[in-house]
Amino acid sequence: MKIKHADFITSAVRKNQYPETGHPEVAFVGRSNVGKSTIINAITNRRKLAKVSNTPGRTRLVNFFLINEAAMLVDLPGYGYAKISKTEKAAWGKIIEDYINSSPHLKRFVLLVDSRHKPTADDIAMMEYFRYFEKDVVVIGTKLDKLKRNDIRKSEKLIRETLELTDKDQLILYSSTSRENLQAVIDLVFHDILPEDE
Ligand SMILES: Nc1nc2c(ncn2[C@@H]2O[C@H](COP(=O)(O)OP(=O)(O)OP(=O)(O)O)[C@@H](O)[C@H]2O)c(=O)[nH]1
Ligand SMILES: [Mg+2]
Repeated sequence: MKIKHADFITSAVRKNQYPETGHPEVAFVGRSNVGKSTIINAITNRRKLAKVSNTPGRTRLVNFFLINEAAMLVDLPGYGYAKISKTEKAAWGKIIEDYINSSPHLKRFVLLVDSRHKPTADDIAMMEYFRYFEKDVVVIGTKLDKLKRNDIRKSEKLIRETLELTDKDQLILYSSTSRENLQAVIDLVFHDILPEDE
């Protein structure tokens, strides 16, 4: 599977602003700073398509990117960012929730967790939501380059246990920095969404 084209389409906060392309959508969710925007740049092989920052809370809108003129990648604001007011947090949560609950073309979620840490209470809540509503989800452990080789198995086990993943639930540890497992991520996420390469 190859991602040949990528274009930024639009940013939205409300449902009536979501683009109506009819293409299947894949949404990237996870806590702030986990690497959602960065993985979108890696997948599309474009360094500055999605905005990345060291400051958590960089993405504040729902951003839509069209790939291969056939599917939409959706970059969501991250959750769990502590340094914002309650009011702002609620508004933010609503932006994420509205999109998750209302986009008719949403085919798959990619839940990103930091492979160096135990998934947070928010990550667990997110996974429980997906399970309850029988959503299609793949889990990616990010920042694999920061993990010692010896700790990879342990990290996988901790993520699987904490999120209560079953054998059927897919998990890949991955790095946007080294690009380790990038192709595996692309194949897993898009195999049944994008047409095979001709
Ligand atoms: N070492 C390493 N750093 C990464 C990796 N992926 C992302 N980062 C860094 O993590 C920071 C946050 O990345 P973003 O992609 O902006 O995170 P985000 O999930 O979009 O964050 P919000 O927009 O706040 O929700 C940036 O400094 C990235 O360079 C990775 O695989 N390895
Ligand atoms: Mg972001």
